[in-house]
Amino acid sequence: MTTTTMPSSEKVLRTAYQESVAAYWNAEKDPVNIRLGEVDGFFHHHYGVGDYDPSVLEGPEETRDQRIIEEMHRLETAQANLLLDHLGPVGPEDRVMDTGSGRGGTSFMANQRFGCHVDGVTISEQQVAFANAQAGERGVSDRVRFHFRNMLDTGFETGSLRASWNNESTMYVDLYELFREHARLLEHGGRYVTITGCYNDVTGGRSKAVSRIDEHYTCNIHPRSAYFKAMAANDLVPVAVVDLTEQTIPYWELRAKSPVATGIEEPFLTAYREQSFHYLLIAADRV
Ligand code: GPP
Ligand code: MG
Repeated sequence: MTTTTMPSSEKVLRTAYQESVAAYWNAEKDPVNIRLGEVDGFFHHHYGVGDYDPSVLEGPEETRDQRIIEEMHRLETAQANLLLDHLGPVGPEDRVMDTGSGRGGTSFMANQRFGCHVDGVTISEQQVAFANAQAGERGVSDRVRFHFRNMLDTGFETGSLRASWNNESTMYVDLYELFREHARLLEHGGRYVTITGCYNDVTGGRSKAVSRIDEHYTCNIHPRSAYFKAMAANDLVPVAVVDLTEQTIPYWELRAKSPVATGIEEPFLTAYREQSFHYLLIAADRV
């Protein structure tokens, strides 16, 4: 089966905006991601869920920073496991895709859990190189591969995927274009999952706190409603919607007290507490 044909447009980065997003991620070496990844070799680019153990903030000072980092990493890994829990049955012969794959954390976890083939796509060549080197070190290069591709035009074969996901990467793209590509890639009955931050249509437009998050990451957070409209327009029928807002607040509280805080913690906490923003999981079937 051919799964590595070039995208229909040879140019991966099509706009000045996409070039600026790629430049951000090519340069990114933030301790909040590197030090957490070094805990066990799974490097995540997403946030965490679940309660933290408050004892990590106490006890011997010499080990406190590392204990906080390990606890944050545990919550981020729990987030990725929650996403994988919603992929439905995936077998070793199935193919799945991680669009916006970062340094590969969720992709390696999927391969470890299901034994399946995983293709990750990202517009950051640094992330592709990092994640492929990791695949080599793990001895899974024959099953887990990362590609310098645009998630809106991946070039992979139509109907070739059992499942696909975006783990906190939808806020960089137009949702109609994104879901059109996922719907093209998925087989009939295939499963799409996203975990995302979205703003609340009920409280109104983009709040100041949400705007600060957009500014920090050079992204464009969508309203909650946009997800369902764009899925409905692309044969993706939601089967589960989980509001994870309450479950992610402890992660941000711990992160605010951690040695690797980046300054974006208060806008997240404000946005979640004032309910102008939700942390949502959406799982949908391709029909
Ligand atoms: C975090 O990645 C995710 C994004 C940049 C997308 C924005 C997400 C929203 C829910 C709005 P990261 O792990 O690289 O971020 P950080 O460096 O802050 O930990
Ligand atoms: Mg991070």
